[in-house]
Amino acid sequence: MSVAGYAAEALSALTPSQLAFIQQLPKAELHAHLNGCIPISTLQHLAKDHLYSATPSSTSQAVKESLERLTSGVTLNEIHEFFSLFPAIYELTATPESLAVATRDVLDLFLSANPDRNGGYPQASYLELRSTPKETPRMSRLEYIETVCNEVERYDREGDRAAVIVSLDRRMTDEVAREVVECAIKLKKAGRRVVGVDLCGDPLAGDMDSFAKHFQAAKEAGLGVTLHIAETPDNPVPETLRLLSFKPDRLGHATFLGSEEKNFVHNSRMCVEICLSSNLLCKTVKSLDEHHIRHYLKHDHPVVVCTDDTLPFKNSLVGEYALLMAPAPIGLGLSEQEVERIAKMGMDSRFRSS
Ligand code: 6MZ
Repeated sequence: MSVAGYAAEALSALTPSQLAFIQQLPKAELHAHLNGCIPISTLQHLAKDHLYSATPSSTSQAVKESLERLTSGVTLNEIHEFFSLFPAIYELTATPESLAVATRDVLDLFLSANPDRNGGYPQASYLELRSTPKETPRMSRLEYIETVCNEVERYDREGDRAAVIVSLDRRMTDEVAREVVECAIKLKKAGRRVVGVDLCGDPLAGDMDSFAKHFQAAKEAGLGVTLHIAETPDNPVPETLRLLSFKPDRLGHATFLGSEEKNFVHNSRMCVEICLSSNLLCKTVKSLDEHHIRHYLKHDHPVVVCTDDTLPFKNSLVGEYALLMAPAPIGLGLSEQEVERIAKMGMDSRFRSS
């Protein structure tokens, strides 16, 4: 399979009426990383525009090479290679101006009902966009989140189509994690559009014990909590159990849960964020046949189908739904009724359901 071929292949395997069914279905995108979803044309524009560059000299060769890699399509041998894509992108979103442009274009990608795209329907009816606040020469972490919030609130004035999740990276120091959660709480208290916090980043990095108090503080402030969990076979069981003890509302991936962890997840009804193309392309799941979504569907457990990072994975939310519906082995071969039920579970799992 060529890179990002899964969603594209599934789309082309649908009948016109199946495609129309998916396009008009109300769908929630609850697991999309801002810097992983910037359209390549936006990055190319930002790379050209030195006005936006916080450190113009360093944007040159490394960024160029990284953009070329992303444009031609990344092939990953394993998930750990994935994280090296981001430093070059971060060079380009290091100022409030460039971050605002990137955020706007990502909102547009998911929410615009452009008549030339996706049959005139938006990819998603509702978006929770997540991002990890970075401190740069031009922005504090608080200013980073404010910039993203400003764009989300400007794009969705009614307040019922988009919200922000603030991500903590597993590599963050205790001090930075505390600062980030404090920023998220401060903005929520100020009535800004921050609805939750996330834990993401290289799945084997960091000491999860140190994060407990920060997620506890976020929960007490009324923020939703979602955690990337058991994304690789090397994630140790005690760590997974520790993360589950934070009592998250949703789980990202949850690919390698053992029976004890699965029981806990089933009993607490935590929604599992499923990213089919991402798992296949990062090679954490061999095939759709072996994908853990089957387990959750069989047990009638809440899931939401999401894209993760549309830039490297070259997918779309409609493409991920096509993977549910296309006949096996290209897709899961689910019926309209089953796909509609999955879409509804996603809408019901929003941190903000207005
Ligand atoms: C874990 C991931 C991820 O936050 O800078 N990220 N973390 N697993 C994944 N699955 C493949 N995909 C993306 O967006 C990019 C950052 O999101 C996290 C990584 O930390 C990445 O650097 P933001 O907007």
